[in-house]
Amino acid sequence: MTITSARLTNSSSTPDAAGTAPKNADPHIVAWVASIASLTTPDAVVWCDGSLAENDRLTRMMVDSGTLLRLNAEHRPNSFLARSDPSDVARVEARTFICSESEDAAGPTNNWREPAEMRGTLSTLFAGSMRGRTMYVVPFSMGPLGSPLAKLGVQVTDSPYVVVSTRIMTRMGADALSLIGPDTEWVPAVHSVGAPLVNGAKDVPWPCNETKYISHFPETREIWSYGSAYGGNALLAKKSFALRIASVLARDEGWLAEHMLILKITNTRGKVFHIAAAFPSACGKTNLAMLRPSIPGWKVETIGDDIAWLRPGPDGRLRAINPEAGFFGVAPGTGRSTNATAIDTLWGNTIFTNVALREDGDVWWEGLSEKAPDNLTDWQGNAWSSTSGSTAAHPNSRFTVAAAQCPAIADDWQDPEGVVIDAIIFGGRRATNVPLVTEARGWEHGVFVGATVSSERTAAAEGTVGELRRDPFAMMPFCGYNMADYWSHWLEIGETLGTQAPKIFQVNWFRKGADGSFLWPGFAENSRVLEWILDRVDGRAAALDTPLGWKPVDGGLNVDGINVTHRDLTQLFDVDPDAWFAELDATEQFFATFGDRLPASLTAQLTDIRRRLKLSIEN
Ligand code: TSX
Ligand code: MN
Repeated sequence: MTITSARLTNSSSTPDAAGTAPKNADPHIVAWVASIASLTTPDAVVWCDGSLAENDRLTRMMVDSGTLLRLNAEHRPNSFLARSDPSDVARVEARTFICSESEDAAGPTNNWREPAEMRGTLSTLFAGSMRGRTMYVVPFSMGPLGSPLAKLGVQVTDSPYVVVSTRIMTRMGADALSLIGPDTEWVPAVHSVGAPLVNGAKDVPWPCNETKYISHFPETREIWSYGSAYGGNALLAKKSFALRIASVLARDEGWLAEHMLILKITNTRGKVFHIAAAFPSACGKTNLAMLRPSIPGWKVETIGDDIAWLRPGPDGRLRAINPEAGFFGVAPGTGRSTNATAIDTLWGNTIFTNVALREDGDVWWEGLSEKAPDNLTDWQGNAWSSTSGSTAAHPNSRFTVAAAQCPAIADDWQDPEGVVIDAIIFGGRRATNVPLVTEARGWEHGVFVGATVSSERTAAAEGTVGELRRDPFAMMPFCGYNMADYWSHWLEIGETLGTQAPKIFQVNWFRKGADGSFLWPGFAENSRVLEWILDRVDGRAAALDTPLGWKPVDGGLNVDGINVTHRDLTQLFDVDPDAWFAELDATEQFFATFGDRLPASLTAQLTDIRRRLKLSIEN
């Protein structure tokens, strides 16, 4: 169903947004809510306070309407299963727009639309789009309430699923609203599933619209999302605010909004470190964020699994917060052997979306156990068996759970000042070329490493298998402005940090041998790589110069007690000059797509690495 009616309903027939507002609500917010209500004409406006009572009211209502299914409380207390419309199962990058005044400001990696044109499109779509529904007003803080690194936002939405999800993923409700005064900066986000209930039409469990727009206005710091209730399309605090809009705020204010996990690590000597790490999708970022290390005496604790906001602190060192309050993780592949901590986090108080249902009222997904239980119901609500020829859980099925419920959450995860970052890591999924670990020669080389992050395509549906999918800084779908300008901004932050800048490392858990098997065991054993990284930070590990940066000396990486041979290690760190000359040519072509906005320092890095490769052949 596509809404084409452009007629604005008379505002006198819309509910009184101001009358229902909390007494302390800032008048700007009240006026904005009233204007959105008069555009979208909901039946009611509800200001959310974030309380447990409100949450229980909403979940009970959604159970009654069929949007949520209550799981068996003996197995999964206070937990629910949502089944989305089969057409609304993932973020839609093709329908995600950056509406900056100039196309160049959005850059070649974003879908750009002229702001005025997009406003016209949206005002048509949103006109009357909430008829027959309730519009919820959802104030939230990204980052600990009142933290100098936090930012405030208000989302209006006609999806109660989005309300209860945002309550888990952010600090949502009355406390956030109280922090907004007349001079407080806040980001407005408008969301409608685009499915008005007219003429007494009966609702469906997962209303949405085949027409979708996830639109960002970087200059006015606004978000407008239409047609989807799924994940990043609808939970606008996450990718839309905390990455796309925040990256623009960060550029203008001298900080960084990044697609990074944050870890706290205590080594055997009792020394505490914090690291931030960026990985593209399908690299096991949440698994690393909840790592159980194999090194005796080591402790790894979680601060965040997806987004980091980083800012030079008063002492000149880089500090980071996790702006989120929950995990919205991919379920399939999450099991006791890959991520026991996640499994221990999901015991209850969790919203599952598009996973399979067991006959005992618990949930299941591929990878939760080796063998599928009997009598499963698949993510679409149909009887499923291993001979069905499809997966029981959707490959992009999710859990939504509070970070506070993670048994490995670090004690400083809500430190309002942020944690000092000791190292930055860039990862990728590369069967060839990229070594297990290298240390960048300096900040500028590190920015080159970030700009060249990539993964090989793993599914035929994504294109030619093996072909490189570039995902600079893992920010390709999330940077709210020109990616080349973003690289320049990273270079400027490096100048600000100067000698206090954290070291930058590149890792690759996914290199394969000639026989096609993984050379590195990964998972818990990745702690050995982190150990080398932190020993480098601490000035305790020796390193050898390579054309790609510093690598561990022979015997420098601890592989005691694991099945990694000297031959495997040689292959894990092998640098094939011919393959690298070809890779750098491809990188040069990629860089050329940014024209004259490409920072000269990245071209200089290309030249420098080519020079080092030539030298390595001559010697
Ligand atoms: O998450 C992964 N990590 C990071 C863990 C902290 N995965 C899963 C990726 C898909 C989301 C990995 N897969 C990792 C890894 O380090 N490494 C691999 C590749 C791999 C897979 C299986 C084995 C070894 C490597 N070995 C056996 O299955 C016995
Ligand atoms: Mn992510």
